[in-house]
Amino acid sequence: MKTPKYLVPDDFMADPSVHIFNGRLYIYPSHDWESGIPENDNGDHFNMKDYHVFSTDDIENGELTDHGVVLSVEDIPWAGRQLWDCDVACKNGKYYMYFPLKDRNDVFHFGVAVADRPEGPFVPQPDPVRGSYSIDAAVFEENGEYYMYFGGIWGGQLQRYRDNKALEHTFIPDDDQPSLCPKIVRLSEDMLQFAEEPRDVVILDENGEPLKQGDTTRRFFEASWMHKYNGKYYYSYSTGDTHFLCYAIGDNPYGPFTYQGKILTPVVGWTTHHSIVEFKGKWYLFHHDSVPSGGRTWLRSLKVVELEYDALGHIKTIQGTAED
Ligand code: FUB
Repeated sequence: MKTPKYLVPDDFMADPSVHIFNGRLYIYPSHDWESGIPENDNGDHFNMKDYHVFSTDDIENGELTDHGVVLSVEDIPWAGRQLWDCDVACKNGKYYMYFPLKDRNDVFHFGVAVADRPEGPFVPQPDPVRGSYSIDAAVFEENGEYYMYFGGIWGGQLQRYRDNKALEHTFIPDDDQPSLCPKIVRLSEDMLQFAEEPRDVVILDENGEPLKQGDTTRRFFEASWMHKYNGKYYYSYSTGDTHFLCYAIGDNPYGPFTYQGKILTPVVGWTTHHSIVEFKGKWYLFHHDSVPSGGRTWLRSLKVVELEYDALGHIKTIQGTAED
């Protein structure tokens, strides 16, 4: 599949988290809709209220099965608003969905919802994960341990925290200072809490120095993902206001990671978000853009395209849909 393909032409879906469970490919997207909330830097226009799950045995030529609504805002006891990018992990035959949601004070936390099958339905826990904040969960399993990457600035509220504590005033470093970092945390045995304090995911430049806040086409903004290729750990993310998907490579899940390059150049729409997965011997980049909605950035459409590496393990850059 060398040409990108839209996956759900009849609805607006974004932020795809993709996993292979029991040999089948499952997509866990955000569900965009026209809620009428005006666009602003706080992301209020991303006013999503439920999740669908999609699956297929054949991403190249097959149909996607839509498993329908698997979790809604009204089912979550602590809900305020805005169900943003979720992810799902499997442990001992149970499926755990990690979702960011604003509470009634408009503060993002993560909730966990549990299912017996990968396609749900997912039943939410009564309270958010203790000590959780910000957005964009991506869960990675290794040797029976589960790690969650998370964080996003601006509307994602990461700038409201330092050392995992809420600040009185938001903090974004000066341009010549190390950039705000995404976070990684190991999950508890029961998958319902953090097992440790979240730590910084440090992204280094070619000189071994942390990327600076002013390095806007390379520094982290939101949309973490982790995959492993040839024994190396590939941490990927969005640069947000400069609209690139980038990646960095490390030797273990915690990093540090060294910046490598761009995965996807900007797409139509403000946000760019992705997951990378191997299925039936090929690698794929799942992502979204706002071409079908005519550029309405809060109405995004799911896409997939094959992802390729060169002989040195570098990801070949894919061209997005935005004009230069
Ligand atoms: O979908 C809402 C937000 O937009 C996500 O959490 C971000 O990653 C961006 O895609």
